[in-house]
Amino acid sequence: MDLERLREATRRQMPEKRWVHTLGVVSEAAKLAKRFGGDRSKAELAALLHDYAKAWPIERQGQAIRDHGLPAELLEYDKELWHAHVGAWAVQAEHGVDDEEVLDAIRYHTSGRERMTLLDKIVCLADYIEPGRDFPGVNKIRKLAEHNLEEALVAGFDATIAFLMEKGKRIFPLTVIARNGLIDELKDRKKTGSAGG
Ligand code: DGI
Ligand code: FE
Ligand code: FE
Repeated sequence: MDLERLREATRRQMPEKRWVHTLGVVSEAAKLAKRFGGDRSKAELAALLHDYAKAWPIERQGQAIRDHGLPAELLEYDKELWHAHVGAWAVQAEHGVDDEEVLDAIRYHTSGRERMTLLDKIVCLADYIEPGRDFPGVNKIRKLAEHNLEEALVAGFDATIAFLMEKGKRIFPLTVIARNGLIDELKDRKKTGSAGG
């Protein structure tokens, strides 16, 4: 896989503003990987590709979900969730990206999932706190991210869930499951007294 070609192909999928966001997520993911002992090159690759399909017309995203056997229940929830699964499919189909850990981190970067891997967490959190982000509570999440990956991520999901509630929107159940899983992890870690990330 030619990384430079992949970068240019990704850049071509999106307007400049989204590309700047993408570069912010790449640099943030690299920092988090270093801080929490993750694989830096996988984190950077997943971050580069995480919003690959974000700017695709929504009809194209819906068509990809229907045509390629992606989870049909996505169609019943906010369209903002679609690009994650569509992007994972697209980078595999169009560019031969075949690292399942990287594909999962792309696939679940918006919703989160049960038992998130270290790579899932890094990409999801980097997406929340990259330098260009500005939403209520982002600085608190940045602060938490200095020391605790899971606490920061819970705060991120809290902000998203609060936003969805404010807007009267439905919540994708996997997001609630992801948040519960992270809280369980934090609780278990306290019990066993291990430091963890
Ligand atoms: O693609 P980005 O804008 O960089 O960020 P993202 O992939 O995390 O998408 C976030 C958007 O998804 C945000 O506006 C909220 C929306 N969304 C809608 N329903 C849900 C949801 N996010 C989560 N985590 N869970 C949902 O149920
Ligand atoms: Fe996204
Ligand atoms: Fe993003």
